[in-house]
Amino acid sequence: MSLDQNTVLDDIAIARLAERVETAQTYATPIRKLTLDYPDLSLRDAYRVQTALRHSYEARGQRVIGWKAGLTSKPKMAQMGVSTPGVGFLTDAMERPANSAISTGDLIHPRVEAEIAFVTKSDLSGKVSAAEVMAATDYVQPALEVIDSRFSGFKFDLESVIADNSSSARYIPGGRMVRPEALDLRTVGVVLEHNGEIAQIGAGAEVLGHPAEAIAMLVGVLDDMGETLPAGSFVMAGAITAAVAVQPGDTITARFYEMGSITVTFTD
Ligand code: 0L1
Ligand code: MG
Repeated sequence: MSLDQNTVLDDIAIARLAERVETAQTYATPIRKLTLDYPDLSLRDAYRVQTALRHSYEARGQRVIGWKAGLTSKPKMAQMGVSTPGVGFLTDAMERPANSAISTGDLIHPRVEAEIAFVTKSDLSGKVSAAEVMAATDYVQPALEVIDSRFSGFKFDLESVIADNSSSARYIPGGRMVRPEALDLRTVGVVLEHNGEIAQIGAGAEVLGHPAEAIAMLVGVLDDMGETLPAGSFVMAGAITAAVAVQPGDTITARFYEMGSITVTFTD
Protein backbone atom coordinates (compact mmCIF):
# COMPACT_ATOMS: atom_id res chain seq x y z
CA MET A 1 0.00 0.00 0.00
CA SER A 2 1.27 3.47 -0.77
CA LEU A 3 0.02 6.69 0.76
CA ASP A 4 0.33 8.50 -2.53
CA GLN A 5 -2.87 10.46 -2.08
CA ASN A 6 -2.71 14.19 -1.60
CA THR A 7 -3.18 15.97 1.65
CA VAL A 8 -6.52 17.75 1.56
CA LEU A 9 -6.96 19.09 5.10
CA ASP A 10 -4.96 21.81 6.82
CA ASP A 11 -3.25 21.32 10.19
CA ILE A 12 -6.14 22.87 12.11
CA ALA A 13 -8.67 20.44 10.63
CA ILE A 14 -6.33 17.51 11.35
CA ALA A 15 -5.95 18.65 14.99
CA ARG A 16 -9.74 19.02 15.36
CA LEU A 17 -10.34 15.52 14.01
CA ALA A 18 -7.67 14.04 16.30
CA GLU A 19 -9.35 15.75 19.27
CA ARG A 20 -12.75 14.38 18.19
CA VAL A 21 -11.34 10.83 18.02
CA GLU A 22 -9.42 11.18 21.30
CA THR A 23 -12.55 12.34 23.14
CA ALA A 24 -14.53 9.38 21.76
CA GLN A 25 -11.74 6.99 22.81
CA THR A 26 -11.31 8.52 26.27
CA TYR A 27 -15.01 8.72 27.20
CA ALA A 28 -16.18 5.68 25.17
CA THR A 29 -18.74 7.77 23.32
CA PRO A 30 -19.56 6.77 19.73
CA ILE A 31 -19.21 9.34 16.94
CA ARG A 32 -20.19 9.60 13.26
CA LYS A 33 -17.63 8.32 10.80
CA LEU A 34 -15.34 11.22 9.93
CA THR A 35 -15.98 11.13 6.18
CA LEU A 36 -19.60 12.20 6.75
CA ASP A 37 -18.26 15.63 7.73
CA TYR A 38 -15.03 15.48 5.68
CA PRO A 39 -15.94 13.55 2.50
CA ASP A 40 -12.57 14.37 0.90
CA LEU A 41 -10.52 12.95 3.79
CA SER A 42 -7.63 11.12 2.08
CA LEU A 43 -5.77 8.09 3.40
CA ARG A 44 -2.72 10.28 3.93
CA ASP A 45 -4.80 12.75 5.95
CA ALA A 46 -6.28 9.86 7.96
CA TYR A 47 -2.73 8.85 8.93
CA ARG A 48 -1.98 12.50 9.82
CA VAL A 49 -4.95 12.36 12.23
CA GLN A 50 -3.61 9.08 13.67
CA THR A 51 -0.17 10.67 14.12
CA ALA A 52 -1.67 13.70 15.91
CA LEU A 53 -3.53 11.27 18.19
CA ARG A 54 -0.29 9.40 18.92
CA HIS A 55 1.56 12.60 19.77
CA SER A 56 -1.26 13.65 22.08
CA TYR A 57 -1.14 10.35 24.01
CA GLU A 58 2.67 10.62 24.22
CA ALA A 59 2.33 14.18 25.57
CA ARG A 60 0.08 12.68 28.29
CA GLY A 61 2.84 10.25 29.29
CA GLN A 62 1.89 7.12 27.34
CA ARG A 63 4.74 5.21 25.70
CA VAL A 64 4.46 3.75 22.20
CA ILE A 65 5.67 0.15 22.54
CA GLY A 66 4.80 -1.04 19.06
CA TRP A 67 2.28 -1.24 16.25
CA LYS A 68 -0.49 -3.38 14.83
CA ALA A 69 -1.42 -4.36 11.33
CA GLY A 70 -5.18 -4.50 10.83
CA LEU A 71 -7.62 -5.72 8.23
CA THR A 72 -5.06 -8.26 7.04
CA SER A 73 -7.24 -11.34 6.58
CA LYS A 74 -9.98 -12.04 4.06
CA PRO A 75 -12.56 -12.91 6.79
CA LYS A 76 -11.74 -9.62 8.53
CA MET A 77 -11.90 -7.52 5.37
CA ALA A 78 -15.20 -9.17 4.41
CA GLN A 79 -16.58 -8.58 7.92
CA MET A 80 -15.76 -4.86 7.74
CA GLY A 81 -16.39 -4.27 4.03
CA VAL A 82 -12.91 -2.93 3.17
CA SER A 83 -10.20 -4.26 0.87
CA THR A 84 -6.97 -2.59 2.09
CA PRO A 85 -5.01 -3.33 5.29
CA GLY A 86 -3.94 -0.55 7.65
CA VAL A 87 -1.84 0.06 10.75
CA GLY A 88 -2.26 1.53 14.22
CA PHE A 89 0.03 2.30 17.16
CA LEU A 90 0.09 0.49 20.53
CA THR A 91 0.87 2.20 23.83
CA ASP A 92 1.76 0.75 27.24
CA ALA A 93 -1.63 1.95 28.56
CA MET A 94 -3.47 -0.44 26.21
CA GLU A 95 -1.70 -3.60 27.49
CA ARG A 96 -3.47 -6.07 29.77
CA PRO A 97 -1.97 -9.31 31.17
CA ALA A 98 -3.14 -12.78 30.17
CA ASN A 99 -5.72 -14.28 32.57
CA SER A 100 -6.87 -10.81 33.57
CA ALA A 101 -10.39 -9.41 33.83
CA ILE A 102 -10.85 -6.66 31.27
CA SER A 103 -13.28 -3.87 32.04
CA THR A 104 -15.79 -3.07 29.28
CA GLY A 105 -17.09 0.07 31.02
CA ASP A 106 -14.52 2.18 29.22
CA LEU A 107 -15.17 0.57 25.82
CA ILE A 108 -18.07 1.06 23.37
CA HIS A 109 -18.59 -2.30 21.64
CA PRO A 110 -15.50 -4.47 22.16
CA ARG A 111 -14.59 -7.36 19.87
CA VAL A 112 -11.74 -9.85 20.26
CA GLU A 113 -9.25 -11.11 17.70
CA ALA A 114 -6.55 -13.81 17.87
CA GLU A 115 -3.24 -12.68 16.39
CA ILE A 116 0.46 -13.56 16.11
CA ALA A 117 2.79 -10.88 17.49
CA PHE A 118 6.40 -10.27 16.45
CA VAL A 119 9.02 -8.80 18.80
CA THR A 120 11.89 -7.30 16.84
CA LYS A 121 15.62 -7.38 17.59
CA SER A 122 16.83 -4.96 14.90
CA ASP A 123 15.49 -1.76 13.39
CA LEU A 124 13.34 -2.09 10.28
CA SER A 125 12.82 0.76 7.86
CA GLY A 126 11.95 1.48 4.27
CA LYS A 127 10.47 -1.15 1.99
CA VAL A 128 11.30 -4.56 3.45
CA SER A 129 10.51 -8.17 2.53
CA ALA A 130 8.90 -10.82 4.73
CA ALA A 131 12.32 -12.56 4.84
CA GLU A 132 13.90 -9.36 6.20
CA VAL A 133 11.13 -9.17 8.82
CA MET A 134 11.85 -12.77 9.88
CA ALA A 135 15.59 -12.03 10.14
CA ALA A 136 14.87 -8.95 12.29
CA THR A 137 12.51 -10.86 14.64
CA ASP A 138 13.66 -11.97 18.08
CA TYR A 139 10.57 -14.09 18.79
CA VAL A 140 6.91 -14.48 17.95
CA GLN A 141 4.14 -15.10 20.45
CA PRO A 142 0.34 -15.31 20.60
CA ALA A 143 -1.69 -12.20 21.36
CA LEU A 144 -5.31 -11.26 21.74
CA GLU A 145 -6.44 -7.88 20.52
CA VAL A 146 -9.56 -6.15 21.83
CA ILE A 147 -10.70 -3.73 19.15
CA ASP A 148 -13.32 -1.06 19.74
CA SER A 149 -14.36 1.13 16.85
CA ARG A 150 -15.35 4.58 18.05
CA PHE A 151 -17.83 4.82 15.17
CA SER A 152 -21.53 4.17 15.77
CA GLY A 153 -22.58 0.65 14.91
CA PHE A 154 -18.94 -0.35 14.09
CA LYS A 155 -19.66 1.23 10.66
CA PHE A 156 -16.79 3.05 8.95
CA ASP A 157 -14.66 3.38 5.83
CA LEU A 158 -10.91 2.91 5.57
CA GLU A 159 -10.08 6.61 6.11
CA SER A 160 -12.25 6.89 9.23
CA VAL A 161 -10.92 3.69 10.82
CA ILE A 162 -7.28 4.64 10.18
CA ALA A 163 -7.90 8.01 11.88
CA ASP A 164 -9.37 6.02 14.80
CA ASN A 165 -6.03 4.22 15.17
CA SER A 166 -7.41 1.13 13.41
CA SER A 167 -9.86 0.53 16.29
CA SER A 168 -6.99 -0.23 18.71
CA ALA A 169 -8.16 -0.51 22.31
CA ARG A 170 -6.44 -3.29 24.33
CA TYR A 171 -3.92 -6.04 23.62
CA ILE A 172 -2.95 -9.11 25.63
CA PRO A 173 0.37 -10.85 24.91
CA GLY A 174 0.58 -14.43 26.17
CA GLY A 175 1.33 -18.04 25.38
CA ARG A 176 4.85 -19.16 24.48
CA MET A 177 7.61 -17.07 22.94
CA VAL A 178 8.95 -18.97 19.92
CA ARG A 179 11.83 -18.31 17.52
CA PRO A 180 10.25 -17.20 14.24
CA GLU A 181 11.91 -19.96 12.20
CA ALA A 182 10.88 -22.71 14.68
CA LEU A 183 7.38 -22.97 13.21
CA ASP A 184 5.79 -22.52 9.81
CA LEU A 185 3.72 -19.47 10.76
CA ARG A 186 1.41 -20.09 7.78
CA THR A 187 0.17 -23.34 9.28
CA VAL A 188 -0.07 -22.27 12.92
CA GLY A 189 -3.70 -23.01 13.71
CA VAL A 190 -5.82 -20.99 16.13
CA VAL A 191 -9.05 -22.01 17.82
CA LEU A 192 -10.93 -19.07 19.38
CA GLU A 193 -13.39 -20.11 22.09
CA HIS A 194 -16.17 -17.85 23.35
CA ASN A 195 -17.66 -19.00 26.68
CA GLY A 196 -16.29 -22.49 26.07
CA GLU A 197 -17.77 -22.83 22.57
CA ILE A 198 -15.65 -22.77 19.41
CA ALA A 199 -16.41 -19.42 17.76
CA GLN A 200 -13.67 -19.10 15.11
CA ILE A 201 -10.95 -21.31 13.61
CA GLY A 202 -8.10 -20.12 11.40
CA ALA A 203 -4.45 -20.45 10.42
CA GLY A 204 -1.61 -17.95 10.07
CA ALA A 205 -1.81 -18.00 6.27
CA GLU A 206 -5.05 -16.00 6.55
CA VAL A 207 -2.82 -13.01 7.32
CA LEU A 208 -1.69 -11.86 3.85
CA GLY A 209 -0.43 -15.39 3.10
CA HIS A 210 2.15 -15.21 5.93
CA PRO A 211 2.06 -13.03 9.07
CA ALA A 212 5.54 -11.64 8.27
CA GLU A 213 4.04 -10.16 5.06
CA ALA A 214 1.75 -8.06 7.27
CA ILE A 215 4.73 -6.75 9.25
CA ALA A 216 6.51 -5.91 5.98
CA MET A 217 3.37 -4.04 4.84
CA LEU A 218 3.31 -2.19 8.18
CA VAL A 219 6.97 -1.13 7.90
CA GLY A 220 6.18 0.22 4.42
CA VAL A 221 3.28 2.30 5.77
CA LEU A 222 5.53 3.60 8.57
CA ASP A 223 8.07 4.56 5.90
CA ASP A 224 5.36 6.48 4.02
CA MET A 225 4.65 8.30 7.30
CA GLY A 226 8.37 9.07 7.79
CA GLU A 227 8.67 6.58 10.67
CA THR A 228 10.77 3.47 11.31
CA LEU A 229 10.19 0.37 13.43
CA PRO A 230 12.81 0.32 16.19
CA ALA A 231 14.36 -2.86 17.63
CA GLY A 232 12.36 -4.12 20.62
CA SER A 233 8.98 -3.28 19.09
CA PHE A 234 5.92 -5.45 19.79
CA VAL A 235 3.99 -5.75 16.53
CA MET A 236 0.72 -7.61 15.97
CA ALA A 237 0.28 -9.02 12.47
CA GLY A 238 -3.51 -8.83 12.29
CA ALA A 239 -6.48 -11.03 13.06
CA ILE A 240 -6.40 -14.61 11.82
CA THR A 241 -10.21 -14.84 11.95
CA ALA A 242 -13.20 -12.53 12.06
CA ALA A 243 -13.60 -10.66 15.37
CA VAL A 244 -15.90 -11.90 18.17
CA ALA A 245 -18.12 -9.42 20.04
CA VAL A 246 -17.93 -9.70 23.85
CA GLN A 247 -19.91 -8.42 26.81
CA PRO A 248 -19.52 -8.46 30.62
CA GLY A 249 -19.41 -12.02 31.96
CA ASP A 250 -17.82 -13.47 28.80
CA THR A 251 -14.63 -15.55 28.65
CA ILE A 252 -12.40 -15.80 25.60
CA THR A 253 -9.68 -18.42 25.14
CA ALA A 254 -7.45 -18.58 22.07
CA ARG A 255 -5.53 -21.84 21.59
CA PHE A 256 -2.53 -21.64 19.23
CA TYR A 257 -0.84 -24.72 17.72
CA GLU A 258 2.51 -25.22 19.51
CA MET A 259 2.38 -21.67 20.98
CA GLY A 260 0.12 -22.08 24.01
CA SER A 261 -3.10 -20.29 24.83
CA ILE A 262 -4.44 -17.02 26.25
CA THR A 263 -7.59 -16.58 28.32
CA VAL A 264 -9.28 -13.34 29.40
CA THR A 265 -12.61 -12.54 30.99
CA PHE A 266 -14.71 -9.40 30.59
CA THR A 267 -16.37 -7.41 33.38
CA ASP A 268 -18.59 -4.30 33.61
O1 0L1 B 1 -7.17 -5.13 14.07
C1 0L1 B 1 -7.95 -5.09 13.12
O2 0L1 B 1 -7.89 -5.86 12.15
C2 0L1 B 1 -9.02 -4.05 13.15
C3 0L1 B 1 -8.73 -2.98 12.20
C4 0L1 B 1 -9.88 -2.02 12.15
C5 0L1 B 1 -11.14 -2.61 11.66
C6 0L1 B 1 -12.07 -3.03 12.75
O3 0L1 B 1 -12.35 -2.26 13.65
O4 0L1 B 1 -12.57 -4.14 12.70
MG1 MG C 1 -6.42 -6.75 15.05
